Amino acid sequence: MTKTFHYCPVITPMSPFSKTLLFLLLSALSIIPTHQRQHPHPLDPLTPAEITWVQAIVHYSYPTSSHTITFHYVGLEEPPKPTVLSWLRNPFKKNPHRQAFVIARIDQTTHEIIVDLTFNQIISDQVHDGYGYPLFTFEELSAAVELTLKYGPFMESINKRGLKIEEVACGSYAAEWFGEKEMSKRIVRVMCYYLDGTVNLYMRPIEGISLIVDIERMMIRDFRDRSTVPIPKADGTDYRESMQTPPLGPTLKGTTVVQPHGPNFEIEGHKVRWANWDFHLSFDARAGPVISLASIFDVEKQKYREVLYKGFVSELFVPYMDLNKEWYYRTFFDAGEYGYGLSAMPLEPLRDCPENAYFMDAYFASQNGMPVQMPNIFCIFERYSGDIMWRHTETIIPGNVVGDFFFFFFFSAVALIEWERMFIYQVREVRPEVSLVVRMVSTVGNYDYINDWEFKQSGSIKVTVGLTGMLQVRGSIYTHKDQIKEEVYGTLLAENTLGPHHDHFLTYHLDVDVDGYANSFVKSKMQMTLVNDDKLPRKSYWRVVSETAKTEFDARIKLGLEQADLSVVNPNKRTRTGNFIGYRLIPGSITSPLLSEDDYEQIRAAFTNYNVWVTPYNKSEKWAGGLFVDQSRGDDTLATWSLRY
Ligand SMILES: *[C@@H]1O[C@H](CO)[C@@H](O)[C@H](O)[C@H]1NC(C)=O
Ligand SMILES: [Cu+2]
Repeated sequence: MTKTFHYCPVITPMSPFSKTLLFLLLSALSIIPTHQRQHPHPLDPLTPAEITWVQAIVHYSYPTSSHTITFHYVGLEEPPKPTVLSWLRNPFKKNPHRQAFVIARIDQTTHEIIVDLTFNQIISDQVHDGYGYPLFTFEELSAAVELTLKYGPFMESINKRGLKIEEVACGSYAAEWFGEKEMSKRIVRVMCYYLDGTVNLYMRPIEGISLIVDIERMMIRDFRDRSTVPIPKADGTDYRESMQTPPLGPTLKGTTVVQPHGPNFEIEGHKVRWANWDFHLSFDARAGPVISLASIFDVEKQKYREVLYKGFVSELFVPYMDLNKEWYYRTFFDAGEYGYGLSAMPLEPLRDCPENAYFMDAYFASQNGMPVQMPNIFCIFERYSGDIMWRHTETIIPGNVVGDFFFFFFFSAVALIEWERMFIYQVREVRPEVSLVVRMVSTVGNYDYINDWEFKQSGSIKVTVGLTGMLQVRGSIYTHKDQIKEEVYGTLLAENTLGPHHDHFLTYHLDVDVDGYANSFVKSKMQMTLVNDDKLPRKSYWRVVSETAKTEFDARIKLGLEQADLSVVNPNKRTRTGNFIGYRLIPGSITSPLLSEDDYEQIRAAFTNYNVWVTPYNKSEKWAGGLFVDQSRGDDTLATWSLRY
């Protein structure tokens, strides 16, 4: 569970320097590349130098000599959308100020700070006194584990089980909220696993222990050891190829991707141009990849047309269904608690991404506010996997000898000749499916989420998430299904190993701007219609009835209940024949929560109550589960925002 990152070679400013002095110092050392200093794209993520600079400015107001301060989020404070749009229309205009949004814990209170990097000062500093706490930092998550491994009663429990403490590995997990009235301190629960002969620690949970760590004061707040169930065996759990006996199967001959003339994309800083697409790719500690300003080139009009202002993963809800004392709380919010971007791992060339991939690094701020480099966090590549984008063969054009086709069946020797003749008269047109993929893999504990944004020449954007990695399993006394006479909340997967039922809900924030800013959301229902006309040969048909959502309330959709097409249209732009110009939202497999709406985790995850929500643009409504998710109480979610009108 260790993350290896390389600290980048930036200088550590020491407060209290004068702000101007510091700025000069940084520029003099040319840490900010010249082109970026002059013209960063307004949506570029903060550079390492900017992150360092943000830290210095915050420290200037809150010197560490008299304050305890930890940085929980440092990211770009995006200019408001109208500012970005007007900047786009007039690129000669001065760039908007670079600003950073900081969430810090200062003397045990949560601050939301906006730092202006042009004015070199804090321009807004608000104390958050509502519910919920910011993202955990790696430092506090690992400090809680260290504390646990040295805690006397815990060590005793390990001894009592006949285990070796040096083979124990632990992780820290959000404690969530289950209706407590009092405001809880910032805490985590620690769960431990046993290695001893495997690296697949998730398959060897040490059950029965509950341990709560106060991460503000870094002390154990509660410890219980209830029972012991056997730890599943290590045999056969190691996933490393070298440990597989027997091997996984025949080794395949290698596959390569060859692009003798080089890639078809151009990357300039964070701008990506490929085929007919143009977009901006940024990194956010919480969201991971952020796609902005995606537009598509219209060959007829000879200009780019807007499609997507912004898209990113807004929240990820993972509730487990196991109600045991050590399990019931596992209802994680992977983006808002741990950071979908923070949990990203370097991609391995030739395995995570093909040979023709381009890799991009990212930066985040550690707990002390210093930038940390995350190498190879995104890869961008052209995908051709032998699929067809579009095709047609035409056989009924006059002059074509379709009839000869039948010879094929009756006189195959003759037919071979006829078959060839047929091709001559056919019209056949095929276009291969080549697309552009932007990939990030986020490893949140046991799971690895493969997050892809795929841009297609047909004009569509496809988002996919592949779930891989390890299951989170529970140790159990059972070795065969027939022994089980109680509710075990899952499936017995192996001896002493239960796989508890759970879900993964990924919520995407998609700010769609089709052909401009003003868009409407249209639901087109396919409606069965009865015919009451004897002169017509049919009794029924279906037709399309379209409704434009008027309020946020109207636009809440549960997919699968009715046959409907969802689209975002620009009501001010029409095609030559008068149809609205729009984009369809095509769902993949449909799922919905099976928890009661008044259950605590579901109140906090009320954004999963519907599959689609539509809200007007509001710069501060980015996170479906709210800005402060750890121990949140559901008062700042997509569900509450949608009740406003
Ligand atoms: C924007 O969102 C915030 C947070 O939900 C809310 O307080 C504010 O009223 C919203 N603004 C508008 C104009 O709806
Ligand atoms: Cu899962």
